[in-house]
Amino acid sequence: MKYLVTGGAGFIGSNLTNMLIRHNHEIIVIDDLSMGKLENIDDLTKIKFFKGSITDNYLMEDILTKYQFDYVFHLAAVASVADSVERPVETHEVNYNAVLNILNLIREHQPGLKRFVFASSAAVYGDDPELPKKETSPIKPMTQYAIDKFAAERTTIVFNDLYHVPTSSVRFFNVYGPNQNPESPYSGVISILQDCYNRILSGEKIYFTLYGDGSQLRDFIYIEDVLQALMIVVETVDSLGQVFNVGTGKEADLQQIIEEFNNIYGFELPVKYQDKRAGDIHRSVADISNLKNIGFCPKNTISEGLYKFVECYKDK
Ligand code: NAD
Ligand code: UD2
Repeated sequence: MKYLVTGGAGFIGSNLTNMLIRHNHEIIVIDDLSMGKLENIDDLTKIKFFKGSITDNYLMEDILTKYQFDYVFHLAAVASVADSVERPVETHEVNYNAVLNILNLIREHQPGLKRFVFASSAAVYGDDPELPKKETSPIKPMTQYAIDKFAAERTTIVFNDLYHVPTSSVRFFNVYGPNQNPESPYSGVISILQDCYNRILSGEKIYFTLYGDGSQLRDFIYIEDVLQALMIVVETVDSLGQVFNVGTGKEADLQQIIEEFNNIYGFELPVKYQDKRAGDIHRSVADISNLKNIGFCPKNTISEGLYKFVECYKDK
């Protein structure tokens, strides 16, 4: 099978690419390396890598006319909400305009495509109090990031319905696992936490900044379970033209995450409390009934996922 993975050097993209490499698929990755790293990819000799931007229409046309793909996973994006708040115009170029252009190129040049999967986000729900979030829950985007994710999702579905481009969208909740760049201030809290523990272990005198009181709840999903969800979505006919929450359906608060990490590492993390971040959502958890109906079953509890995550770091 031939796969195109946009954003394939990033966190979720590299884990997906590495899994596809292990299954001996033909893989083409495009990434501008703004957040991703080539080191995230296990074996560069097994893929074809294009360093460039998905906003480069000539490059995208070149790739989408030269190769015929079975599957396209569209993961490239300005992936941080806070970054999108700083750069709304650039975010829109990458997170919406490029998606429309790619879908249009696919419509013209990829007659044999089996599925295009768009990576959307739980951010589309905003802070609406309805919990757990169902795919039909109110949409209340609070940032350009969320607006573009929702708009691109709708465009993805419209291309399925109007032009018969086979598409699906997934709304990721809080994904964690190896290859998430902890150096960015916008990185996911679990990778920031793990980085803190490792730096303390190597002698640095640092502390973790906890915004709020640690009671904020999230649906944290381990990357392995996300990969399971992605493969089920692309292989199921019933998922055509649909949007799916990708989470575990379970929530954990930050105090619990820190306690789990303290147990794994065997020491207590120094924590400095600061005011909660502006716009921070208190609770976010997914209703995953729709994903379960097509065969999804998350395998990792938060304790198992965190343990595996720490073990992966030791192996690197
Ligand atoms: P990431 O930043 O690690 O990966 C995104 C990749 O896209 C990076 O490698 C980056 O270099 C690349 N990229 C950015 N702009 C590009 C451009 N113009 N052209 C080509 N490549 C570009 O983020 P991630 O966590 O792996 O997220 C993957 C996708 O999932 C994104 O679309 C993100 O919005 C979405 N998502 C992630 C989460 C999460 O918890 N990680 C939650 C919700 C949604
Ligand atoms: C996540 C996604 C975002 C979007 C959103 C959907 C990441 C990085 N962000 O935002 O893209 O999809 O979900 O709702 O995956 N925190 C600290 N200290 C830190 C960092 C974070 O206390 O150093 C707190 C933060 O204030 C928040 C919680 O940890 O209350 C989770 O933060 P996050 O940035 O990992 O994820 P979130 O849910 O804000």
